[in-house]
Amino acid sequence: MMKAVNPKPVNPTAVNTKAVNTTAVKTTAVKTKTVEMDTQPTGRVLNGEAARARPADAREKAREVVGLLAKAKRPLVLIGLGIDPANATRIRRWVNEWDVPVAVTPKVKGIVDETAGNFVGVVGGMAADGLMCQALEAADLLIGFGLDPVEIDKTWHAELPIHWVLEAPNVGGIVPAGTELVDHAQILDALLGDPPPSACSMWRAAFREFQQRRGEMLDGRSGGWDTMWPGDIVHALAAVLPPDAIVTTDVGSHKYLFGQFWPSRQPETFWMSNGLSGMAYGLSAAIGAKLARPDVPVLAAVGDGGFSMNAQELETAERVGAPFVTVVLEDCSYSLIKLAQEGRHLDPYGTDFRPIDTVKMAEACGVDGLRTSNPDELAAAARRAVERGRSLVIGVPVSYEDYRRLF
Ligand SMILES: Cc1ncc(C[n+]2csc(CCOP(=O)(O)OP(=O)(O)O)c2C)c(N)n1
Ligand SMILES: [Mg+2]
Repeated sequence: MMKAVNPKPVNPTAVNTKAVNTTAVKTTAVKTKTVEMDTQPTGRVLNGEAARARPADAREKAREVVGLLAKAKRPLVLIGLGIDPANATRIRRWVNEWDVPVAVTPKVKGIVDETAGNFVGVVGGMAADGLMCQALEAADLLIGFGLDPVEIDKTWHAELPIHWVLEAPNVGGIVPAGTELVDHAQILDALLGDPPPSACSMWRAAFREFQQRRGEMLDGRSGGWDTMWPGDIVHALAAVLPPDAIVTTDVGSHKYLFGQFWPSRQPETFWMSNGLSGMAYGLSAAIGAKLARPDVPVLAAVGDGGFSMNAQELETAERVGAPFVTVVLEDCSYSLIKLAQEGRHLDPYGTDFRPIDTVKMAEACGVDGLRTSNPDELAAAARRAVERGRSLVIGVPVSYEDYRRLF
């Protein structure tokens, strides 16, 4: 007998307004073109009808998924913010035990271990997005597990055939046409009760090239003078922060960098605002993260533009007892906007500013600061601050031009 599944509300902490990406830097292919996100994707069922979406029997749905996977040579599971973090253990067990290649959207970074061998990358508009779109097109089966287009600044989610496994309507009440809602815990339990299809030993190899190219993108040398290669910032900090550390980002090029390349290892450890929403989220989010989880280290990775908007909140952090490490990527510009202007062959307009002394701004709020372009010094300083449970602001000079090689 069919078991009724009540459409659950989407995780309220994850609900966001649609990304309005008018500044995308990337060049795009037909299936991956950037859209103004208030354009309604095709083939969607809107509110009201979503509420009437037929609930699926989890076992039946699991059999369907197994049947598709059994025939697939290059399956890719795409996890989005429509998954409840309470199901992290189940989904981790499933993708690991079956060795299914997996990609995530930025807001669920950490739902699976991004250092695992089956992790392909972050889809939805971060750095290396062209490469990620190629990986999507190379797949012969895409399973959208809680995937929600609200995070995606392109059109592939409407153009590529995706097998949707949703337990609740997407943000905005959207359910892709013909999709039944299914309880994620139940379907994952049903899947875990089955042995993996025999073809699973081949799956990972199908994405090795993309994984390798993604990894190589992060290795490089800065083209600027006395600036740190952005990839080295990620490498240095990832080496010293524990897996449960919470990372927040602001909005700008640095967010694309961390959104793609920060190796999140545990659920709910990566906090970013959606799309290109308000700058200056990173510091405030870090204060909130530290107050909510005083037991774990917190890192705010922000740009010099955003930092200058609300650096005074460092005083708040000190006052309320919320110490965290801030790394400020100093490129003396609103670099993402500058790159977007260049991408449209416009002369830079209003995007450069003079160096702002990050260290003095930190000190003015009673927080220690230092500036370095040496990755070892960056790592050692971050480790020391975490060990001491003290706030620290580290300014790292970067060259905005380096981002071109990452986007
Ligand atoms: C309050 C606000 N103003 C403007 C924007 C548009 N915007 C998006 S990214 C960005 C540049 C951010 O500069 P910075 O913080 O230095 O980061 P970078 O891109 O240089 O890494 C701007 C101006 C925004 N998102 N929010
Ligand atoms: Mg900047």
